Amino acid sequence: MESDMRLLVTRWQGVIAHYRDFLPVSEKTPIITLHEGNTPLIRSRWIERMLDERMEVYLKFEGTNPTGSFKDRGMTVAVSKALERGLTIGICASTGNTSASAAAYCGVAGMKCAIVVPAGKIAAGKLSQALAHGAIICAVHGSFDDALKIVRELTKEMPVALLNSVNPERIEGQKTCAFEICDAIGDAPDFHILPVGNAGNITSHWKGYREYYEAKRISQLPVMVGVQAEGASPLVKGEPIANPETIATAIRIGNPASWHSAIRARDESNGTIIAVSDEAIVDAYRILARREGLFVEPASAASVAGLMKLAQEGYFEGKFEELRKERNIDRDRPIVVCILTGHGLKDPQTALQTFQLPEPLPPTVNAVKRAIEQVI
Ligand code: AN7
Repeated sequence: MESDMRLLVTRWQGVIAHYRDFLPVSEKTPIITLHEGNTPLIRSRWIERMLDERMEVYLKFEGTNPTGSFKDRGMTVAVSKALERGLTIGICASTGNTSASAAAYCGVAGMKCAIVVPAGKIAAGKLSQALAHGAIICAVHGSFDDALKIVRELTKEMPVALLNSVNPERIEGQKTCAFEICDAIGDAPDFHILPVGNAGNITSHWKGYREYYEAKRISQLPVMVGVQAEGASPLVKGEPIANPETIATAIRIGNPASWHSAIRARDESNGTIIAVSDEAIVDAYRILARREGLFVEPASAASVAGLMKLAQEGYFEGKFEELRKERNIDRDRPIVVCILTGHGLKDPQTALQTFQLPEPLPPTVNAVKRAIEQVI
């Protein structure tokens, strides 16, 4: 019994150990891992009901990764490779999650980590992580896009490891999310929906599906659906946005680095990239927390906001009919996966503002009773 338990505890050793054959590592690579990945794929009940059971909806909750977002998948590969090359400093620009993840993994590797972030625009949870993990924090008066420009210049002048998703090793690691979805479902879903900021993740997930398809692990490729916030939707508008604005600070990005590969993922998969309003993001944020028990950060709720919007427009029916004919699918409902990229605890301030904390009460039974009776 005891040894069985030990086996259970130690079986999952992170995405490199599990998907080694698909990743650019060798025996010489020192593996820096926090046992990231293996995140839950949860069947949604309430959202399916809201959509009149017209589709099967699964939520991939990436908030259970060690630093609370999907970034850990890419960071384990990028930092391991940086260490293999003998680099001692990692650097990244970030809207928050990349910096939290980079700081943690660099710490484990014994490397220094410098993060360049837009001042005043990073959610409290993410900034506290970077601080706690000992990153050198350079907050600049500017946007994420300014920060990324600075970091790219710096990497030309200093022997540092660039840990943004413009580093292809980040993309390699992040594609394991697509692998896990296929392994869980037994094939690729019909539709794969995710939020898009700097566009690294849509690039990596599409790459993951294509590689699994080529390896004959899956029989079909999904239709990729990217979701941006209306105030930060350069890929939808078709041009960079100088002053992006949205409640979803993680995707407050005006000029995505992986622009072309995001468009390629969209077009090759016959998919779409859409924009949703901040109100729609907050609605999805509330439903996920209240009904699915999943507290995600606002950027992550964008994928469900996108699902709701497209469902309302009848997008899935038409598209799925095409797929059924093309692929001889005998299921009558599409399988949809929404990626929930980061944990709600990352951004407690937005939660407190959105859901409004009530005033404290006198310490009496009656006062508490009255407060409860008011809402039932
Ligand atoms: C929760 O941390 O860009 O399209 O610097 O934190 O691959 O950029 C974060 C992005 C979605 C968008 N959801 O992914 C950063 C950063 C969450 C995020 C995205 C981010 P990409």
